[in-house]
Amino acid sequence: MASGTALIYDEEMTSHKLLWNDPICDIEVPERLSSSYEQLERYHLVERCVRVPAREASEEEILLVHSSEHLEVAKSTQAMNEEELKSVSGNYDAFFFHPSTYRCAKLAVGASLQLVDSVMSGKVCNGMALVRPPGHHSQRNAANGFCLFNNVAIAAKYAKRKYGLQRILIVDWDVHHGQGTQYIFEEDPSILYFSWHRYEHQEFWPSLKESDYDSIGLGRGKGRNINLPWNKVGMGNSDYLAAFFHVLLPVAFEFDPELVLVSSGYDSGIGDPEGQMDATPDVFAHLTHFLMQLANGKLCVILEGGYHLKSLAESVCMTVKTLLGDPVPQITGEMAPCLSAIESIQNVRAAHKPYWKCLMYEDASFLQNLSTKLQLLEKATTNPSAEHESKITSKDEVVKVEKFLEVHMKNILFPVPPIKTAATIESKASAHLLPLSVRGVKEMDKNEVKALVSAFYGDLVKQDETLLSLGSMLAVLDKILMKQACNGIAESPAASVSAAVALRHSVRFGFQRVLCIFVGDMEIIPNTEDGRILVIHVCEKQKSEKTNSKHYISLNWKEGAEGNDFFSAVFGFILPVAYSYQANLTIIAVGPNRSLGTNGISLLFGSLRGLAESRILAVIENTDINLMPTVAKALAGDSTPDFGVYAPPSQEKVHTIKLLRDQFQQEWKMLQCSGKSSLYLYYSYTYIFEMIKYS
Ligand code: Q9C
Ligand code: ZN
Repeated sequence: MASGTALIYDEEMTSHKLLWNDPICDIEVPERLSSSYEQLERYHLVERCVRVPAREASEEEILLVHSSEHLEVAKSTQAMNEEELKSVSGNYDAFFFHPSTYRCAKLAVGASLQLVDSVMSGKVCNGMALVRPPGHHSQRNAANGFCLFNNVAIAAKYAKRKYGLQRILIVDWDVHHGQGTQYIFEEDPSILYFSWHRYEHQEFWPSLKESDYDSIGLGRGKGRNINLPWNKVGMGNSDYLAAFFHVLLPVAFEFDPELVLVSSGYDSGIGDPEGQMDATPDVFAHLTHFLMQLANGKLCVILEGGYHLKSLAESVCMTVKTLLGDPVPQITGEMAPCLSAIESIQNVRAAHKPYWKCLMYEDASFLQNLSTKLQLLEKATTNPSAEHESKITSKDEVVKVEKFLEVHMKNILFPVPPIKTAATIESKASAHLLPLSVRGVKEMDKNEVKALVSAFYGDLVKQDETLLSLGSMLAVLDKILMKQACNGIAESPAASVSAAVALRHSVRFGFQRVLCIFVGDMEIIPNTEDGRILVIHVCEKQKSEKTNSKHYISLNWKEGAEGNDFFSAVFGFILPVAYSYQANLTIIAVGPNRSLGTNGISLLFGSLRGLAESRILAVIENTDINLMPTVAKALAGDSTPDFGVYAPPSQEKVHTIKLLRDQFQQEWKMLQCSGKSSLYLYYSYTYIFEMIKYS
């Protein structure tokens, strides 16, 4: 299977620049590229990537998307003087030509195609292209919004043609709507286009009606164009993650793309003068990590916008670091999407309901109307964006964010532990099942184990076999707790005993929040009362009498026979709860009679690697040791996962998730994605109250 990360950068693309005064275009500077690249060098990321050269795209390749008229105009600008350049530029909304623009734009397209070739040929698994000019506003017959040729759209058409692909996902996390890309693929069912963008009820550029959530695609392309408009500035990490959990990821997994392209603008990051959003660079590590779970890891990230040089550079670095398979930093701060984000998410879910099984079976919210009324009320009573407007564009603000990022990056970046996966493999039957990335550690002494365990589960450790396996598990766990290993695997004759001991031991060690996902029969249910442990128990039917509580949740799930439908539970419930909880350590245990196949289990490991700085302890019942290679591979994270065939969830499954979400969304706020919560009840009271006040 393919491994490695391609990096494409050609200094020549910094020669395209603005030659005259234009306050609209002056943020699209050559330093965007060079300073991002320099930061990659500083983090020693460049030397870890496979360098791939850029090339010029051919005319034929550009014509895959653009008209020959457009190509000819672009070509003609090479020999123009400044006055002529200025005049042609004036024909477009927010674009500037330089004599080198045509050459740079051909390199930007060519670099994108080189990236597609590197990934599709298996030379690398994924990669990033740092390009200028950007592409997603560019249309068949027009330059627009700093974009001349639509790099990503051409890359998608090229991949379809050259590799016969039938399903490509384009994720546009730039803060602007890639209306160019939308127009190009509107009727094309083979391209799923997702874009979130600053919209403010059509106030924000490009101020188009068709950027709203109700533009869902045309003809055979219906359901394949997903717009998530942000109606307020200041959207942050939780809003972006909620958008992924509740809109993009379930639909993307149901779509099951063969290749993922990212229109990777970082103007959606903190400090950007255009976006005015609040998301920190680390969130891009998470977004990248999630997309790496699709299409067998085939992911091409292509630069679009991003105008705060430091924010841009740090976000680019987080993206590349994640593509390389490094552990993902922990997101800090309160994890709860804001009301405006929830409204947008609810609206786009409702608009796409007819086209996706994972959305179809949800009942329509009777509060849809209320939501609209609330928006109107809000518009009438407040002017939320005005207060930010002057603030962030000032020089002071740019410097302030620079300083914030200087400190923030030091806080979130951590040394990668020397061992990736720890296991006690000496003299174990399963040793031959584990790949080379797994390193052996010495077991803990029996008496030491006794002393440790007697404090909380004394009566359990009478049997020698249990004691021995606990010794192994604790040795592995200690490696993780001491940050010598990133993750680890232990086998056990009684997974629930091992998990319970591991949980208590981690808490005693000083961990504040430990998440345990237990799959299969669980003999011992750990005490979760102090809130330092959160258990999600995945089993076919709930066997214990223990009722659900904030920190003990039973998720009844049996994986479908036709394929892997567990993704809908992972994104719809497990990840939102896990991100809300902000665990410092994750324990995934597999006991007897598991109701998930190997696909579901690898997805679980793969997705939870995004949490707790990727610290995961895997505990596997020893009757199930043939699961070890799957788990070890998923933990390694640098080999591409293979989750098999996806099946959309059944109505019953969707209902199960919905019930759990309704039950827990007050406690675990990342679950919120629709109006049916007391949050809305609260707002409806406020609304009525306001109405009385104004009448
Ligand atoms: N009043 C990209 O981020 N702003 N393009 C125009 C007109 C143009 C952004 C404002 C912003 C273009 C790739
Ligand atoms: Zn942008």
